[in-house]
Amino acid sequence: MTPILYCHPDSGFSYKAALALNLLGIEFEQRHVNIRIPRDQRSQAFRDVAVHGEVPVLLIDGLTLCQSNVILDYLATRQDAAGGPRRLDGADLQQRLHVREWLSWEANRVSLNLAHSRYGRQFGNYDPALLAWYDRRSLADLDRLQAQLSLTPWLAGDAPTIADVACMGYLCFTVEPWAEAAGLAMGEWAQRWPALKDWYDRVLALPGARSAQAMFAGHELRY
Ligand SMILES: N[C@@H](CCC(=O)N[C@@H](CS)C(=O)NCC(=O)O)C(=O)O
Repeated sequence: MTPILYCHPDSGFSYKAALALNLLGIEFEQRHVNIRIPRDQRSQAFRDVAVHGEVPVLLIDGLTLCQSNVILDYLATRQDAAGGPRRLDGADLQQRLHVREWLSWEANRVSLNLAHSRYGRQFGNYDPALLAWYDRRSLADLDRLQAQLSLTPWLAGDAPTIADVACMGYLCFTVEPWAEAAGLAMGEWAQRWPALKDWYDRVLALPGARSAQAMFAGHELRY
């Protein structure tokens, strides 16, 4: 059965799952959920599988997977079960654990800070002090990514992993509009965080990779 991804075109969490599927060459069906309406008005099919009420949800291999980083973790390990080599995962135990350190870091940093810096400006009505707090944390996150990517080409070493996919989730949506809104001139982010910019371009140049905008184009919100 073709895997089904319940997702939304504005959701960096959805993009993480879709990007990993693309990089692994796994065909899937996108079902776009209208997350701007109350949860109890979304389709019954979505509500039956979305135990936390959120996108993304991935139906694959007879499993129902919620939470973007759990989806990434499963996708990185499923080749093991089929007897093949892991892709998008560390080569050994230590590296695999580094990959999961990055997933935990990302969940509490990029997915929180950049996501709210963007959401607070685009859709929300955030207190300016709160927005400034998210902006400061976002700047620190980009510094952290820049520091790591000055040492290694990918976040967890020499090869791309789900750590890179996770961090790309909100970066792909936000970094340019956010940097501009936060007072950096357009394009300045590339000068301020050059290793990060090179990595960003490398992620999008991976076979199968698509930008968030290209990934989700042309679907109706039907679920
Ligand atoms: N921790 C979750 C976050 C998912 C999330 O916040 N999804 C948002 C869209 S970006 C959502 O579904 N919002 C609609 C709602 O909460 O009703 C993950 O990693 O998947």
